[in-house]
Amino acid sequence: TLECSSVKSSASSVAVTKSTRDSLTRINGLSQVSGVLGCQWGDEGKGKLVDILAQHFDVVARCQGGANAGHTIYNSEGKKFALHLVPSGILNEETLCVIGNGVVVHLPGLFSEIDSLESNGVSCKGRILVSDRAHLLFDFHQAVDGLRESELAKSFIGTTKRGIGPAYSSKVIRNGIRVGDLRHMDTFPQKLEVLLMDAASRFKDFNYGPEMLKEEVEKYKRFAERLEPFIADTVLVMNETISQKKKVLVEGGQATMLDIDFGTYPFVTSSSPSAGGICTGLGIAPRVVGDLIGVVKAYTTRVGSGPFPTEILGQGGDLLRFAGQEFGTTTGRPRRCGWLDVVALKYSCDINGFSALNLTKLDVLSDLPEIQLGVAYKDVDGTPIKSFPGDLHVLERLKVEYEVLPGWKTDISSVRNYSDLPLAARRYVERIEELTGVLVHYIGVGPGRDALIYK
Ligand code: 2SA
Ligand code: GDP
Ligand code: MG
Repeated sequence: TLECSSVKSSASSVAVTKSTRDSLTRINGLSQVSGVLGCQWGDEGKGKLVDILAQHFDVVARCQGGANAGHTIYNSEGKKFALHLVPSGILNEETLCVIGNGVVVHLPGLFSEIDSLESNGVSCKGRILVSDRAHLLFDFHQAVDGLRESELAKSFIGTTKRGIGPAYSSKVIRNGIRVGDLRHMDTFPQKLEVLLMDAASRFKDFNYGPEMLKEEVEKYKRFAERLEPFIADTVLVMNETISQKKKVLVEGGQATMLDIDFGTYPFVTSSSPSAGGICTGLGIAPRVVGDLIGVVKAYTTRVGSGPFPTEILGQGGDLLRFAGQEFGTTTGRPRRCGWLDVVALKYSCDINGFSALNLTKLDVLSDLPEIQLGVAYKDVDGTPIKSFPGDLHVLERLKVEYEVLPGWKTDISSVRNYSDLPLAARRYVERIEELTGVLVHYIGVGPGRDALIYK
């Protein structure tokens, strides 16, 4: 095992109660390189856990996605921050934040996020590195995202319209422009024109003229200057950090069920939010990646179109949406709500090999007289379906079998010790552990930094 040189243990001066002992084990016990990934369709509360753990890690790195992500975190004074490209380690002054090669970077968005953090007293100077290998996401990618969605009409994906699919398309078709290309502004205009020409030839509603190209080039000349101090060979930085035995936390965006390979294709994002994305998106070896924590909401939400077997339509869904304040952090869209889907969760556990789970938003279920858990799928003819199916047709018509558990009907938002949770809440947690075979080590009972039970 790798030894860590910089485990910060500020809690050592605190009287060692059971809950501080549990928190020390759950934080300091994590491997040198650990990750926090979403188990469902996103918005499980990954940002909150990353922000809490960041105090004990030297580097927090994003490996995939872009400004489609919306990670909401609160500082110790309860001030709210919604992050999109900047990793959720930024509120912890000693943490270095890395935007890895697998991320697609919209520079206007990144700079406005940095400006907003700075104006709220969060210093970003020297604390953010952007990979020279990361691909740039331009405004035209966002326009194309919107045009593609309109073209799909009723079968639209429900993207965030942040240009994610089009930017990854440019990357994969091999005419993308990378952050490092900003160091060669002489060839930049010609590369950008190829991209714009491509878009214009594909979409009749997309036009550009020489003026637009010129303006965009001028804008990017200014961006190139401003970005220079942030640009780094992050593959080298990550590997040096690891060999110096410093601690690295990887922050996933979106989630496994939105993965380009494992999600409900085509209703997915265009990156790999599951475990594999860590190595390809940062340039670190699978061997060095240790603990992966799967973040799972105590119920399920999904924003955008696509299959959602345990969705609760109508009033029941509205109740959860308002109780959990389920509205997109990036777009403000209402999130679809439903029961926890254990079939999808087990599939996610298989793909990622989680060492533990963080069950979040358990407090949101407190008013319910009973809670359902989707535990199995059956095809229309009654045949059991063994695992989360890849076939959209099967997904759309399958029937979910539920287990009904009693609710606890008590406010749990100020509980900090697992043993102080009502029996019914503990039974719910333990049933999830039994069904998945993965232990729940962290339980969220509110949005704030302190609202976490270490189990
Ligand atoms: P895209 O924009 O191409 O990645 O969209 C493709 C699908 O991926 C979903 N997606 C997300 N789902 C949940 N949360 C995300 N981030 C924001 C948030 C979303 C928001 O934190 O709330 O504000 O609407 C996110 N990003 C992408 C998307 O809904 C599509 O289903
Ligand atoms: P992420 O994309 O996974 O980081 O999640 P988001 O930030 O998009 O959405 C999660 C929302 O739930 C945010 O508004 C969080 O502040 C909030 N949240 C996180 N954990 C908890 C929790 O345990 N209880 C409650 N009530 N809210 C939480
Ligand atoms: Mg989110």
